[in-house]
Amino acid sequence: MIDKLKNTTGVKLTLMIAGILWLKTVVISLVGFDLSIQSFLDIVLILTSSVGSLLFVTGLSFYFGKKVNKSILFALLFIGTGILYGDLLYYRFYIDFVTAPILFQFDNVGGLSASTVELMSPWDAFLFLDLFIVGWFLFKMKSTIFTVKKQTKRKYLAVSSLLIVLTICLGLIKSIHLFSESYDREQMVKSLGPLNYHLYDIALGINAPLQRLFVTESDAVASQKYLQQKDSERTDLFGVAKGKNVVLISMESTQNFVINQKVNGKEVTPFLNDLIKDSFYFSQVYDQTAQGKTSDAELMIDTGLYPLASGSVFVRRPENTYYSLPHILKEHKNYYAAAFHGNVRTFWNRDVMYDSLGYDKFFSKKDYKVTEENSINYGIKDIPFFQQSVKYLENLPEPYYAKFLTLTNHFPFLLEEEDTFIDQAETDEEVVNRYVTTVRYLDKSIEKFFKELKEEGIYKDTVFVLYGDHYGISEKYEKGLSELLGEEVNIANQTKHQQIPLIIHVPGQEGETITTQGGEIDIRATLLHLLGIKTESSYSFGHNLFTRDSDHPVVFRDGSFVSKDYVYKDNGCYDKEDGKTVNVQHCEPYFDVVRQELKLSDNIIFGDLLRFMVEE
Ligand code: GP9
Ligand code: MN
Repeated sequence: MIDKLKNTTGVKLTLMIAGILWLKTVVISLVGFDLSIQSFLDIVLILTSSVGSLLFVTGLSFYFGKKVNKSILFALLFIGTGILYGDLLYYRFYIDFVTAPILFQFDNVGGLSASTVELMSPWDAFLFLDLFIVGWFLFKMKSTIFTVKKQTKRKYLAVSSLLIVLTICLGLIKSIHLFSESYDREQMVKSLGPLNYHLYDIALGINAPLQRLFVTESDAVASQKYLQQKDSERTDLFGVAKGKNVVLISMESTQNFVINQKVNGKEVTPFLNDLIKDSFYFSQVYDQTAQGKTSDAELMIDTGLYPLASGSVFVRRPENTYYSLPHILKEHKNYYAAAFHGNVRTFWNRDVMYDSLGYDKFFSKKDYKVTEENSINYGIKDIPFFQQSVKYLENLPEPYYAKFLTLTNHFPFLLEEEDTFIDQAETDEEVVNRYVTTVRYLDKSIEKFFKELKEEGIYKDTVFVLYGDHYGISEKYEKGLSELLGEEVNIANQTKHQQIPLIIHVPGQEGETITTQGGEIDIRATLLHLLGIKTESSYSFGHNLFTRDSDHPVVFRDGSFVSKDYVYKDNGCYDKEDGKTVNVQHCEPYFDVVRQELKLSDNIIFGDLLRFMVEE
């Protein structure tokens, strides 16, 4: 009788810990994460998905000695709670889930550290209260009563394993592509629960480096076939910028809504607003970056490949073979390629990746005179950055491709009084209010840069490509943005806010606004068209924006996309104009191509497939 009691006490205690963790998981999933609930099955999944694995993990405490190990149980509760809380804080900032690779590049993840306290809420304390109670309770109990019979242990683990299998089946019923679409993290977390999601994500991270070893040339041929299917229609603009130098400017965190936007009666980007009148201005180009932020935008522009779903390609695959813009330009017209950036050269692993991308020279922080007065936030301010760059630019061998990465307009958008050319906005969101001033500063820095290039006689032989690298106002501050723009928060507007400006300025060429829909991945093909370089065999997923089919979806890294009339996001289909939910059938015709493009691009990157296709 006493033995039986001991046996059940140990099991009950283990069940209790699993139960507490389950409750926390469910509460965080339902309240902390803004998971989109599309069907009753979603709720069932959220409630059940963690049960099996929580039982399994807590059951491991049976195997440390003869008795249930109190300290192991407490450690599991502590670690489980810590992971969930980490997830919650990360989600509050990024509206996304932590991935294993991002943990290795935390130095490059701007923003979170400075504002971690801001992300916390007093309510969070409830998540930790039980630790004290359970800790005290466990401490008081005598270990001798925790013995669990072998048979019971086996049953416990068998039941939990069965439940894990059932959960996975349920997840697969929800979506048969659950695992092949693991980039859709919301779907993963919804279907597997946050803790299982982490385990799967770690497994993916371990598997990724092995992929290179198991691919062969025939895998490369399959990708090649797909990439060469694209049309190569020519327009009258083919070659209008032939032989010109290329100056590419990455406008940090610049979203398209700032173009022609007034705040307190003043233009936020007066220079850009003027420039677009004499430029090709692409007004419907979407940010397609993921966790690699600026580096993801660079990747798309230089290689025409999609970023990875987790982590930055610059950090994860810097030694691959790439067929990048510097390589193409060198091959066709013997261009010299240089990158200019005021931050340290190791940020985003640029020092290594730029070699693979074919840059001849990288002017980084060490090449600039950086003082406390001329720096803010991540480093040298954009005005002195451009000013100091001109002398380097003048001395480059021509023709050249020069890439400039600006820095000042970066979260949390800090600016000194002397650099403030417009008053802050007046919304309830400080971040949005400040953003306007740093964008205005960026605009001024580009204006000065152009002026100087004109004075130095560099301007007229150059084609300029200016693009916003990614959002500045994340979803977390979306309300402030809607307040600024006087719009309601809905999917249609959120989608619009994902647009970044793309301006291609060819001196002497008449301006035109192009409303063709596209993404950052299309910038390269568009530029090559103007430079008169054929793009058929350039191994890229991009399309020339002058001829792009608007109904070819603009694919985002989480599997969402925008087609001509619809938006697919968080597993829901919406009308692009009014943001209203529509039957998912409208989005279904695009699913295959989206899945295929992401998969092929991942294969190329993880398998380093271009080494088979490109002659080095
Ligand atoms: C820093 C720059 C900005 O070098 O790339 O970082 P990000 O926008 O990627 O956070
Ligand atoms: Mn950036």
